[in-house]
Parts: sequence; structure tokens; C-alpha cells
Amino acid sequence: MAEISKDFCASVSSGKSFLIFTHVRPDGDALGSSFGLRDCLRVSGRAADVVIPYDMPDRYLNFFSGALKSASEAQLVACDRIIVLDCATSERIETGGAELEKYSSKLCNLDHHRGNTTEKISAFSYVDPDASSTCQLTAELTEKCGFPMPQSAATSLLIGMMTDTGNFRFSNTTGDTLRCAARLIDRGAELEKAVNTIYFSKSMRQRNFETDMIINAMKFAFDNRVAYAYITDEMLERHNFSLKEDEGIIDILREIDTVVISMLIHKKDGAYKLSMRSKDRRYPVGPVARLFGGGGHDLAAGATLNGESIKDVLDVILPEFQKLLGS
Ligand SMILES: [Mn+2]
Repeated sequence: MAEISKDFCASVSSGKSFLIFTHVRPDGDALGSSFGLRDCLRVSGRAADVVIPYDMPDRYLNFFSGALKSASEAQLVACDRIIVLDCATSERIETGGAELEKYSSKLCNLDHHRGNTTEKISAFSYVDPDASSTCQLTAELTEKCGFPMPQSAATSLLIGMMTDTGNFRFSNTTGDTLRCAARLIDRGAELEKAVNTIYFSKSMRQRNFETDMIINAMKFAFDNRVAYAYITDEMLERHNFSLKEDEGIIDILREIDTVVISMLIHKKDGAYKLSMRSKDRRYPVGPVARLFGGGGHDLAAGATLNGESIKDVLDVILPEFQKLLGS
């Protein structure tokens, strides 16, 4: 893995006041990197705030706190640096209405998505697709900048590393990833708290929703090598469940031994939102997502499709999986 550039470190360490933004529907990596960096910046004597205009997944509510709901024009003008974390494209940034392009000259983009385009609007950018997570890059950034790391930050960053690597099971887990996680634990990261937050925190609503999905919505194709589920708002409402808590739902499909490619389809505002996963590098879903204007990693990607019906969507997407699998 490459080392974070000196220029990028200098762009961060030269700032005195920061606003931090991340992507829509923030996951563990987005939240962990944002709050982890905020706490390191604060302990180093800098002013820093995270802007999360979105409702956070319930399980994280007790964990990541004190985010601003929005940033005013005055705050955006006043801060030295605007940090954007884990956002592959500028459209993915949850700005809460702020027009960040206007502040390009102080925008710092740190990410691990291949083909990151947020750098187009950022004066400073560091993108390393070989890093497991933005949390790993954030840990390395703070180490290289020489910022002290409080226990809260170490735990936040560990959480993001765990969620983006499937608890260090996915193939993006390298020696560097584990060495970085080890340093976080050495700095006091609370592994037990992280594990409880991520893995042992499922609501009964979520469990009931999952059961419903398994029984009523899970489908298979191509000799059970593809598994998918179509999730409707009606189904979500029945269980008072929201997909902002969807981390891990797709794993229910992925966990099945024959399944190589898994996909969740969620109809929202007349469009079909697809999340895809592959568990074999020979069959990357990233290129399939990009065919439909989406993006992401080789093994985890997403796209939004318009169609009259779920059948229209399946009629265009399933043949692409078939081609990919060569079956
Ligand atoms: Mn990430």
C-alpha cells in the first residue's frame, strides 16, 4: 500500500478549523472516519465538526454523537478546511444543501474507492483503492500528521475498519490493514464495545424484517450462484424497519455457500436502488454497476435504475450477471 502523500498531510495539518462531510446513508466507515478524525483534530487543539444531515443508523446513535445537522454559509466560509471522507463522487456527499464546489480551494478528499471523482472538486486529494477503508487511511493520516489519538477516535476508526472488511474477513484485508488495526487497539480502541455496536446490536424489528425477507423475497438464479431480494416500502413498514439500518442485510444472501453474487433491490421514489456484492474477484460487480451509471468497488457496488416494474429491472441486470458468471 502506498503512503499518504506529504502534500495531503500538510493540507490537513496546516488547518486550524475543520468541517467534515461524508456520504449519504453513512455506514460504519463513513461515520467512523468522520468522528475519528474529528476527535483527533480536537485533541490536537483544532476546531472540528462533523456534518451529518441524515438520521444515523440506530445502533450508532450512542456511539457517534455531537454532529451538526447542517453547516451554514458563514461556517463554510469561516473554516480553514473542508474534509470529505469516503465519497467516491461529489454527488455522494451528504452536504445538507451546502454547495461544496464553491469551496474547492479548501476541500480535502480522502477516500479508498477506485475511480474516485470527488478529486475533481478538491484542491487536495488522496485516494488509495488498496486501503481497506477510509478509516484505515484516516488512522494513517493522523499518525503521519502527528495528531494525538484519543481512545474515542481509536474505537471509531476500528469500527469503520471492521465494517468495511466484514470484520477482517473480506479480501481487502491486508497485512497493512491488520497492523493498522493493531495500532488502534494499542491506542486503547475498545474492541468489545466495537463488536457489540456492530454485531450484537440487531433490533427485533430488523430480525423480523430479515425473516420476512428470507421467507418471502429471496430469489435465486443461475444454479443458485446469484441471490437477490426485492424489498418494498410495504415490507419495511410492516416491520417498522428502515434501510438506513441495512448494513449486513445483504450478507444474508451472501452467506449462502453456492452464492457468488448477491443483490438487494429497493424501490424508492419510483427508481430501483441496487446494492450488489460479489465474493469472488473473478466476478466483479463494480463494472456491472458502472454499466448502469452506478459505481463502487469490485466486490461491493451499487446503481440506481429506472424501470416500469421490477421485471424490467431484472430483465436488464440478470443477463449481465449471467455474462459475468459465464453460465
Ligand atoms: Mn468505505
